Amino acid sequence: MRNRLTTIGTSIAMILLLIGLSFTSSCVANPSIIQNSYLYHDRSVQYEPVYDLLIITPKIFASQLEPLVDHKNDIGITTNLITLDTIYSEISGRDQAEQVKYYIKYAIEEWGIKYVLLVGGMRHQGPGWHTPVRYVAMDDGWEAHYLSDLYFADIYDAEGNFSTWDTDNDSVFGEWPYQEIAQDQDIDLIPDIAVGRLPVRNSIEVLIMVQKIIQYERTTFGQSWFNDIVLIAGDDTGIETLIDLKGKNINIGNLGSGSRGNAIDAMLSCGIEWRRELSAEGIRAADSANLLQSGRIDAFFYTVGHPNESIKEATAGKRKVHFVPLTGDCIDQLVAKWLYYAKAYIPISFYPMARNKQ
Ligand SMILES: [Ca+2]
Ligand SMILES: [Ca+2]
Ligand SMILES: [Ca+2]
Repeated sequence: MRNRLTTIGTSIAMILLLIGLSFTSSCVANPSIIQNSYLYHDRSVQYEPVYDLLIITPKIFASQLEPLVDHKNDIGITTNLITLDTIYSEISGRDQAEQVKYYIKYAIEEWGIKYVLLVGGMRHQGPGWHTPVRYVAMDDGWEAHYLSDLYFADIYDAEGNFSTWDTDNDSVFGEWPYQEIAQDQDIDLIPDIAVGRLPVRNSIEVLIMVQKIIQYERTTFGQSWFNDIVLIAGDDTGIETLIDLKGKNINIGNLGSGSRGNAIDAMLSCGIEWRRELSAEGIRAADSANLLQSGRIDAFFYTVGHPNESIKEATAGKRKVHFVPLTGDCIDQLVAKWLYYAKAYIPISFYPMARNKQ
């Protein structure tokens, strides 16, 4: 799920928004969407952050979650675990799901939380859910209602008011009958916080998921097989930095690909008007080796795990090539702006034929 933008030397990486919530279910808020939220544009809101992450769980899973809380605190994500019975006793609402939502609002405003982890799916035995869910009554003619954890992330409407998703107060939420106008209005659908859910049915599943998350964050993340973006250029092109791409013929990857998206992010962050200032090819990144070797392109971007065969091929041909470091203030800004990019290094030993020595 994590995807990294990288270069030998330095680079950037894409990290799943919900740090370590690798089992997020229906709602993973996209950071670019969160930037449109009420919270984001209301710069007058200044919190003294007390917690980064709020974990909401039924009491029966609390002890299995303790190692996760400790781990998160260890790695610098301050975490608070709250059980549902506490929420139900402290906060009112029209039903339990709304109590949870009001608690999330409280935690945003009092503690400055950035992430919420809901723990609990359907009960293993017996009806219902361990942790509340919200069914949304948006009828598209096929399905009359469906589950949406976006309900727990879209805390505020566009005016900054608590968004009930039930403005006509009939306890039917997100109500939009088929071929009619919506009965519940003013739902901006823009998440104000990142929410994930571990849809666990029992304690054993909690244990397994907690172990997996900790292992992933302690040992797996950052290994070289993660996707890192690289920029590879012919030695004869004079391309030594991102800025040198101007006026050159660059394969940025096919439409809709991750490589292309990452390449465009990097170029835009560094002030390169790629549509105007260079000649961009839209060919699959994996097919770039031949294009580079035959001289049809000067350089290409590729987001992929390493070592990678087509990058080996691109670096091992007659035309001598090198990795262009994705570094500089503009890349630092990109990494600072988006949670899902991080810097990474690729061992040059993967590609001994490239010009780079480190
Ligand atoms: Ca309603
Ligand atoms: Ca109604
Ligand atoms: Ca919202």
